[in-house]
Amino acid sequence: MRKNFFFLLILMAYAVQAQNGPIDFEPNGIGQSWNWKVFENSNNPPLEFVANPDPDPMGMNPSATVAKFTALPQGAPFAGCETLHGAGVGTFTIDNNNTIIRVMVYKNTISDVGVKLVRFDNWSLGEIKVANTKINEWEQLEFDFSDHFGLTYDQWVFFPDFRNRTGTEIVYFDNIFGEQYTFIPPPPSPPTMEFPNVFTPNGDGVNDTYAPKMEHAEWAQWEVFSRDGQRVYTGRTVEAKWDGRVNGHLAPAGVYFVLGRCGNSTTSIVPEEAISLHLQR
Ligand SMILES: [Ca+2]
Ligand SMILES: [Ca+2]
Repeated sequence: MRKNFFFLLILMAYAVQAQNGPIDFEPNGIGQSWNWKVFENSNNPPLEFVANPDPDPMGMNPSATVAKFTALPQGAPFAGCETLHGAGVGTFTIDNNNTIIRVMVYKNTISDVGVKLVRFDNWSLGEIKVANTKINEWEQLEFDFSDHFGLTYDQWVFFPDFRNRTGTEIVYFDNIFGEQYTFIPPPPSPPTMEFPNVFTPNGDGVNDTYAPKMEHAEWAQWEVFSRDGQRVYTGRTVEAKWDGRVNGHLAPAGVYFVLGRCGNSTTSIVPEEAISLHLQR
């Protein structure tokens, strides 16, 4: 009796299991080889696996392959596709790891997207609907199944465009049961620093101040020296500008020398040579 009890405990432990995923639709990945059934979509064109329409390497979904659902105007609002019971996604229980079910979608219209989970005996609590907020770009939708905690399902059902349609709508989707996407900003481009070699601080509104030209710089320090080696100006920020004055008086026309450096969080640069600066009136 006791032995049987432990056997039952082990069975129950195995019954609490995760779904197969994340479903990425890649040729050597998960989902493409599954038997997807399309329903309530007129003549039910099969789900297709196609090249990603927006595989931006810095974007949300740089993957090569995605699923493509063609929602027909003659189809029902609840046209969709589903895995077979017990196959593909497998038998899984809603627990702390999957109460939020994520799906990436790429649509050219705003409309409700539905996800439904179905038990082996076709019982279900119905679909959860979330509308996309972006068009013609990837967006990760989150479906909150926390009310389903502890329930076990063996079928995943998807409604890509839950509404009455007047035309054909193409919906791409991918990365079902994926991790939450977080944007990682790309590292800044290397900074550049150029020194103009002339300026005219004569108050005519044209080229009256002097500053190096910089791009992608987050910090800068540069100095202007007179010909006899006296420092006449120090720029300590990317925005600093010299108005041609020293102690409040306009510096004499002539040649000055500028040295400087700038940088950002990944790169710093030091131009190699001092630049001759012509101060003209
Ligand atoms: Ca993919
Ligand atoms: Ca001027």
